[in-house]
Amino acid sequence: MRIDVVSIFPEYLAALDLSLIGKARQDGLLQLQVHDLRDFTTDRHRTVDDTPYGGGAGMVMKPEPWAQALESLVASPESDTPAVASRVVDQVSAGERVETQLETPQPAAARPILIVPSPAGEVFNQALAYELALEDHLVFACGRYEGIDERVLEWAAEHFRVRPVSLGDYVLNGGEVAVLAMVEAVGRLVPGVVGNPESLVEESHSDGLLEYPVYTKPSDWRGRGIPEVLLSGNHAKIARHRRDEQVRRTAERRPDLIAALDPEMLDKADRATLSTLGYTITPTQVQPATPMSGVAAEATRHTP
Ligand code: 6GU
Repeated sequence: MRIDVVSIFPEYLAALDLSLIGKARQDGLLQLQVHDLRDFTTDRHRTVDDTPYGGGAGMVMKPEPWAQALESLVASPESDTPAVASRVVDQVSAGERVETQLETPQPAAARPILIVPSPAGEVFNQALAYELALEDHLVFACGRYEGIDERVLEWAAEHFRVRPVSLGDYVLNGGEVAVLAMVEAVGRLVPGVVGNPESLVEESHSDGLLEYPVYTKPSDWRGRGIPEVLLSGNHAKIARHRRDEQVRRTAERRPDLIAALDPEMLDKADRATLSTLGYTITPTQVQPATPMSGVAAEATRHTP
């Protein structure tokens, strides 16, 4: 998978050299490149922002550096990827810009995905991570200040499948931290990046439930033991215990996830656990028996 990140703080993305993602880059599983937006400016001061039309606080990112940066990332004429409709490639040769017009249209489905981190985007989740992990080419456009001139996103739709994406309902100063999170969440799902693919199966959100609690040695620690069944060697019983813990913990912490479960994914024991916890299971829905109050209602509110 190819991943390009454009940012005015490329150093922010240095963490992508580390750990699993860094190793995957070294191994060639991820072709990840970080680009400095200022390299696509043409003025002496390498300006990337300006005041907003209509007034108001803060600055807005200028459209032209973004267009230049993004154009440099769509398939180049030498590659075997079909070229993009009406693309203008600016080649810098011996210090001067040479304009080349390309005419071959690229079908929408073959365009790279352009992810624009924004608190105004769709909320990132494991389902979107799985979806993005199937792509050949992801481009991340890190905005700063009050955001990028809206026309860039409109224009970019001719070359990319544009997806504004948010990490959740809170505000960051820019897209870089969000990109670190998304690249890690997506990258680890690319085949070969995680050494033991089984660890991807039994983790939070892979089946719509949170992960079960885990324990390691010593079995007695500061007066605290571990669930006896984990020492039994009975694998079926252990699997059942863990599944029950997943259901219990999810109901406690994330009732919105329980409400989103497909009842067909629940076995007899799951149903028993949930009815003990006050849920009613219809053929199509898992409903809390009593109207949601407080935390539960709040957790559900932002779920479509
Ligand atoms: Cl993706 N970007 C910014 N700037 N703030 C955020 C976010 C993204 N997700 C949550 N808050």
